[in-house]
Amino acid sequence: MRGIISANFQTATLPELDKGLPGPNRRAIEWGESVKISTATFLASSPDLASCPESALPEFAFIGRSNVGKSSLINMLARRKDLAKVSGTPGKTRLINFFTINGDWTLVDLPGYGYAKVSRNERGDFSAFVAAYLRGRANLRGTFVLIDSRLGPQKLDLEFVRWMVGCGLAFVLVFTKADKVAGATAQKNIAAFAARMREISGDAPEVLLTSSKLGLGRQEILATIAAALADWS
Ligand SMILES: Nc1nc2c(ncn2[C@@H]2O[C@H](COP(=O)(O)OP(=O)(O)O)[C@@H](O)[C@H]2O)c(=O)[nH]1
Ligand SMILES: [Mg+2]
Repeated sequence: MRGIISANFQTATLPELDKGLPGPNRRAIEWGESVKISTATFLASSPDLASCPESALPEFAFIGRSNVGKSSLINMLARRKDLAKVSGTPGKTRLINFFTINGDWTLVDLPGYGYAKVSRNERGDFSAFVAAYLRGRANLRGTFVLIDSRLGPQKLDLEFVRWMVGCGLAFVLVFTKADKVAGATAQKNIAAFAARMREISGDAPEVLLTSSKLGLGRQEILATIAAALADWS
């Protein structure tokens, strides 16, 4: 999946961000405006790959550590408060949740990885379950790996992206909770993660900065999805 490299890592609201954007980001926003989400409906919750709904619709998945903001991001994209369940208790979402957008494509809220209070055995099951989905879902057209912008590179996230790269699975890195961190700190954390990514894959990752609270990054994610939909239609 082709994504958009975001050069503006400052914490800003979308209108502010829109002013000072370099060319590629401005294009991303223009494309994004052509992808409107008019309907978003819950489709299914699945405990394993075998029970995932059979669907030929293009699918876009969100993955990351528990509490990183996957469900909040899906709600922000859909502009719906309670489409995906946002939990104050990390590790609660143990199912793959599917949401149909415009009757035409699907957003997927994957279970979080690496929640410390989940037993080792259970965590292994989650990983296997998520791994089976990411490797085996035929209609998966894009994966967004969410990383907390407040933190420097974390072992669990690096292990996960290393696994993705090893499997040959493409993804866009989405840094979350930009409203909770100084712009310079987010920028430093993103640069540090990007440097580790270059070691892992030999390539610069596609990176977006988001805040579900502010709506930051919404158009860029929708533009990334639009580009993937255009590629495959
Ligand atoms: N301030 C702020 N809080 C967020 C943001 N995204 C998520 N959160 C909060 O982080 C917690 C975990 O979010 P959730 O979406 O359930 O994470 P998930 O476990 O990855 O699905 C919740 O308390 C959210 O309200 C954000 O962009 N800004
Ligand atoms: Mg969740």
